[in-house]
Amino acid sequence: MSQRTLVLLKPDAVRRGLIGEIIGRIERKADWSITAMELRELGQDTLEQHYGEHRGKPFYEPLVAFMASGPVVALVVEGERVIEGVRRLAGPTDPIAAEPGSIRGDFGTIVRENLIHASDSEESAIRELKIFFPGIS
Ligand code: RTP
Ligand code: MG
Repeated sequence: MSQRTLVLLKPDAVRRGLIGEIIGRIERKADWSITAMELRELGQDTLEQHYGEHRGKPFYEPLVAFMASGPVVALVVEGERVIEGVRRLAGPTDPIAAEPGSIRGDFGTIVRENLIHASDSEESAIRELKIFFPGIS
């Protein structure tokens, strides 16, 4: 089942020089391809749309501030079961709980600064791709 997913390399990944490392892991997966990619700063409107499900939670305001603290790299990745696959490459939200070998397990620090976002379902992917790449979805 070929799918599309939205991936964001968060500001910590860009600041720490981990763009190549993380994209390399995605690229090495056979049969997946990057079909769009952009370095950009995210405004409040975009972040409120993207993380709206978390509005009102204690971590929401610091999350939005962190995501606006520097540029991110936004990517569209296409391929076989790519939604589940990139979530597995990323590892669990909390880097301390993430296995070594996963992106968050290898490089993560605190739960907020966990390097990568990846859509968590087909519905999320459709919604998020419209926010970040309205021209292609
Ligand atoms: P994401 O949406 O960024 O791909 O991450 P996720 O699905 O693994 O985690 P989610 O529950 O959707 O949380 C979104 C992001 O909010 C930050 N967070 N901080 N307790 C906390 O301080 C806390 N919990 C979540 C993380 O940056 C998480 O990725
Ligand atoms: Mg999430």
